[in-house]
Amino acid sequence: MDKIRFMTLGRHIYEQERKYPEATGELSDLLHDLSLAAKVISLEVNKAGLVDILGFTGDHNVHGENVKKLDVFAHEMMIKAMDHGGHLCVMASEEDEDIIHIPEAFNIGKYVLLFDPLDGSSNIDANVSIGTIFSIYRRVSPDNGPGTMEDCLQPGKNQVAAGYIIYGSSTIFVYTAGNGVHGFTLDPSFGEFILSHKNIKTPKKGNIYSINEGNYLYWHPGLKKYIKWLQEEDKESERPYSSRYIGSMVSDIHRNMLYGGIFMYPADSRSPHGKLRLMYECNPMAFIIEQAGGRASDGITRMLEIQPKTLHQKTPIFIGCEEDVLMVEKFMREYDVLKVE
Ligand code: AHM
Ligand code: MG
Repeated sequence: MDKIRFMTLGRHIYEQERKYPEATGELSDLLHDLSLAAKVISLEVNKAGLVDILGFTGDHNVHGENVKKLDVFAHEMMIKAMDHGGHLCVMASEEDEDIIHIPEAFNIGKYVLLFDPLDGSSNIDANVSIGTIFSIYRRVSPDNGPGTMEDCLQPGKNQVAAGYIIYGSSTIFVYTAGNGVHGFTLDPSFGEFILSHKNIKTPKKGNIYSINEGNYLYWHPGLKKYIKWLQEEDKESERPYSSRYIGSMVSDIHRNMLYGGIFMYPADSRSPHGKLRLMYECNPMAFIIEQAGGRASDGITRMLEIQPKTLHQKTPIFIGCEEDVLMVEKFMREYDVLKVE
């Protein structure tokens, strides 16, 4: 096994940036600010069992779902850490209905930040891994004023960087700036993210599938067929696959990316657009998985090609090893899966 050099996240970002003489260092500063937010959120998540922070706030987010205190904390922390660095023109969060304006003195930066502050939050009370997801674009509006909705509504293929932080058995920061996927584990003793997963590549084909099978009744017959096919015995194609579902997208996709597998949140007869959000969840994870050699789509269209219409739009998602996603797409075409009856 290759020995990994002792490398902090900060130094890695700096070294990546030095490969591009035209780089101004703004993206590096942005990623550095994000890592700071991640450390503070990680600390708070780790304290969740000790302080009286669990439970509902009584508020609902823009999707009408219950919001827990840690979601609110993570959302506010992200804004605090990011809104005065001078590199952003606008932000948007899964927890806020509208775009988030940057204070006037700092709002002419060239980047746009979209984030899900704490994904998988239904797992908080059970001490199960949750995560923060982020996505960075270059602004498209004139650079002498604040950012706009247009800056936020860009297709995923325009992302310049994306990443996630998992608060699990350890805290890990995974990012891509279009040059491979790199993972850094937080050393809690001295508070630094250290390179632990160099240039992550997902296998071409896996043997794990992740989907909420409780929704089986509502699936299209074609999807039912695909899942049953995964459960059949066939040595050559390593079937039956193992089923693994945490209910925390970041953790499910992270595990599958490392071990090999496919994660699915399809459309069904109750949720014709699926559950997960294109801008905060699906696009950043799709960018990362493609950089790791995998594939992501809505069953028909490559995720990163979808032109968003609204900030909080949902999409079905099939993401993971290339051959597995190709196979589910084949079942989709054959059985016209997206036409939910
Ligand atoms: P959240 O953004 O409210 O936390 O919801 C997103 C989460 C994903 O992390 C996970 O994959 C999915 O919801 C699980 O949904 P379900 O409980 O329907 O299986
Ligand atoms: Mg979420």
